[in-house]
Amino acid sequence: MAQTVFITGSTSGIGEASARRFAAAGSRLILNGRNEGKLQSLKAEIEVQYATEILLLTFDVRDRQAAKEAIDGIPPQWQAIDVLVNNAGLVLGTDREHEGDLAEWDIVIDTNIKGLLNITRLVTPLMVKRNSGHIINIGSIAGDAAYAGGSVYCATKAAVKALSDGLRIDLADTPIRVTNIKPGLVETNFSVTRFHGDRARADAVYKGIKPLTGEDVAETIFFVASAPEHVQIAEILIMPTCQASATVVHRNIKQ
Ligand code: NDP
Ligand code: 8X3
Repeated sequence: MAQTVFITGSTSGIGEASARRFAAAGSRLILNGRNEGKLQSLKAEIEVQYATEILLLTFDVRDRQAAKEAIDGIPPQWQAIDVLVNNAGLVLGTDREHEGDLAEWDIVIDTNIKGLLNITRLVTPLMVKRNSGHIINIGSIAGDAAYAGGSVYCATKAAVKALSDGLRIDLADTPIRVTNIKPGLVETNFSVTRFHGDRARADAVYKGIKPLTGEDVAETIFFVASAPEHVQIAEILIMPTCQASATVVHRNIKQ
């Protein structure tokens, strides 16, 4: 698969694993993130390991102006973007809806919904112009059902489902595909961020279970991107085997 793949939030977890997975298949990468140092070292590492080239776009997906300048400035030879992985996202805290921190919720909503829209709005027209492309949004099992202390995050991921479905409808008269990947528990930096850097609390989320890894989800993203052009995988719900729903998880913990 020799394609150009644009991944947001590629400095950690699912985004970073996806960068490596597509590079291993010979794709060239446009990698977005906020941490210039991490992006530079990822680029150096991947370019040594795989026969590929990488363009870095350092900006916060919430910053509409920075996103526009970066994407408008993509050199012509990189503008034929085949796959967009809208991955950048986060959750902060586990507050109940009537008690939560409005400033934190602004960050979560602005990143997971408006940030994703910012990138979709800038990249999809390039695909429409070429009559080719695939937008892969990273939703979540959290978008299917709310859980305690997660309502705002769950709402953002329900929005990702609606935005994916709507975009698929709007692009139905084109060959452009839209996929919503909905992972369950994946052990990345996600819970460390949720618990404001408290690693012990983050580790407890995955205690007694074998969670998905970023690589597991990356493999699924790669799979949907590799389907024949007439095959549009609209959604995938992927969970670790110990998980049955957003709230039912079997743990092997000795008392
Ligand atoms: P990580 O925290 O490991 O990675 C998140 C990535 O998104 C980081 O590179 C982070 O960069 C980046 N990011 C966050 N905010 C922004 C922003 N405003 N602009 C640009 N980049 C940003 O978590 P995951 O890999 O697990 O998360 C990736 C996606 O998967 C998210 O959308 C998440 O909601 C979703 N997801 C995760 C699940 C899980 O259990 N882990 C399950 C279901 C879905 P930085 O380091 O700068 O913050
Ligand atoms: C992340 C999965 O269940 O921790 O989207 O919210 S969950």
